[in-house]
Amino acid sequence: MYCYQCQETAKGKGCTIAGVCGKTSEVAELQDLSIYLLKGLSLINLQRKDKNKKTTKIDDFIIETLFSTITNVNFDKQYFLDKIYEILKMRSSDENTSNSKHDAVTWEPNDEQDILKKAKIIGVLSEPNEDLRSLKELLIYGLKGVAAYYHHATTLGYHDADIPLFIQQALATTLKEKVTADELTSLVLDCGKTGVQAMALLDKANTSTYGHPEITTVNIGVHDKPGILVSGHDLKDLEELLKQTKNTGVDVYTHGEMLPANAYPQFKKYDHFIGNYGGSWWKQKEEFESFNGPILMTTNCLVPPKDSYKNRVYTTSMVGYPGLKHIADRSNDGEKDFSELIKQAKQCIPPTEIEQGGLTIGFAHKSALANAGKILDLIQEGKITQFVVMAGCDGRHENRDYYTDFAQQLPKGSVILTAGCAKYRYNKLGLGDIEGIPRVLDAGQCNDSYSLVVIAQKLAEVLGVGVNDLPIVYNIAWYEQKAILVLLSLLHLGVKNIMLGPMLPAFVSPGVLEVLVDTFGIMPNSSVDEDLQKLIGMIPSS
Ligand code: SF4
Ligand code: SF3
Repeated sequence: MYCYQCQETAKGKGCTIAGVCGKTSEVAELQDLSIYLLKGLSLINLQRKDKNKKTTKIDDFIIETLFSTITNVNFDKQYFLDKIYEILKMRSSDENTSNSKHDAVTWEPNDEQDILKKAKIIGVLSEPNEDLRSLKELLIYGLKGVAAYYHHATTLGYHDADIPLFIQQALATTLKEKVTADELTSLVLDCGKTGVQAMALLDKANTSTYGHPEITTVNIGVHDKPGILVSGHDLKDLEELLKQTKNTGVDVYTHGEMLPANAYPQFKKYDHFIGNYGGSWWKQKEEFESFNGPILMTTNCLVPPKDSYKNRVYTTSMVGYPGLKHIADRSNDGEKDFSELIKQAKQCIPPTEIEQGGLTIGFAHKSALANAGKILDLIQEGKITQFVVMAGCDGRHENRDYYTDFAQQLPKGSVILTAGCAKYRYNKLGLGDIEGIPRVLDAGQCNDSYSLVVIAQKLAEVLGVGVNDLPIVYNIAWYEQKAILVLLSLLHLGVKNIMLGPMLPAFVSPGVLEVLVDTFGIMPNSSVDEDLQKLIGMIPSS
């Protein structure tokens, strides 16, 4: 195996024996083979699109499979074997004849051993040129992010045919024999554009279905009934669970990236929706233990579970882990059936309290812009001196304390704009407010980084300046591939001088880094003192 798609990759280079995330080498290789075959399937499907044939089934399948290969989504060998068999079946159907002779289109295994053998040789290192490999992987990781956000939007009934089309064109291009670095670079930038499109679509899907997030103080303590904990990013799963748990005597809490759900009006109407339990994904080994009740993982990030609570963890959709119970997908227009979790919850004791108090969230674009007048006054009076975008992911590495220290040492006039699970490094520090405007404005999940862009664009418009002339600096934390997409989206929007940490991606080659630095001013983070100086010194005087 050779996997270097996330920030925690072994020795900052690549996982070669097993994943630091817990993925086995077999699963990593089967994920590589799934992606390889998806590229071939994309070639076939694009030809079908050219002939105006219906492609929805294959489009959805490609999206789902890409999503399942994101870090901490699926650890199950059988899941990927099944995906591979499904691809083979799809492309061998009479309708899917292709004139391509590429191995990714024509290769056929005799048995499972053949599959496992093939999976070992088509991985990332099969591209010998370091810069091409880097660009291809950067593109594929960005596409995985697009797939995840688009999948959430389609679950709520929102589609945009251009998004699966771009994904498949990009996947197919990586198979071209003489693909150039320029071609790949332009696709990487277009991936950022498609990322903005996907995030905008998801924002529309979420806000049209569940209302616009409202500024809300979320309870972080516990009540005295047994509960179900929901983690990941899928709001539809939460909605159905809230409906099915109503009047059952079972409470519902959010964990990790589900925290922002507490700000949506459609969820706030449920009395048994108690609040948020715990912190970000990597704390789940302790927090799932002390929660005492069933846990539903709707997307990443799943950490290999401990035996002590394994029988209480349920996966659904693309999430999978050998031995965990899986909640089946919706059939037609039906709902998922969460009765097994509810039954188990009734036999569990209530969650053990680990903290008390509240967290203020819900500063997505609508509520943030409702406060725009006040914010602009505070800027003009010099009371708000700058905004610092600290969006992205959290992770387990000790050096992530950097983000806590950075937030704490920011000048008192600075306001943090955040989205994604990176916020757990500083959202409970009590950083206070500036005349009623909290110093941490939480826009929501990682996909709600879109909200931050809307806010920035609106501020630029009102102040009559360009997006890079605003008193906004960027210190982004990454861990998995959705954060890579968020980064590409910011680049597409013309944002320059983004600081990225806690370290640069291992898959960015020196040649590609040079382009990122020269064209966009991307810079790695270093020490808190140095970075404060660099970023705050960079703010244009108004
Ligand atoms: Fe390693 Fe990250 Fe890949 Fe897991 S996802 S195998 S930790 S690089
Ligand atoms: Fe977090 Fe996994 Fe990336 Fe959605 S839940 S931001 S790490």
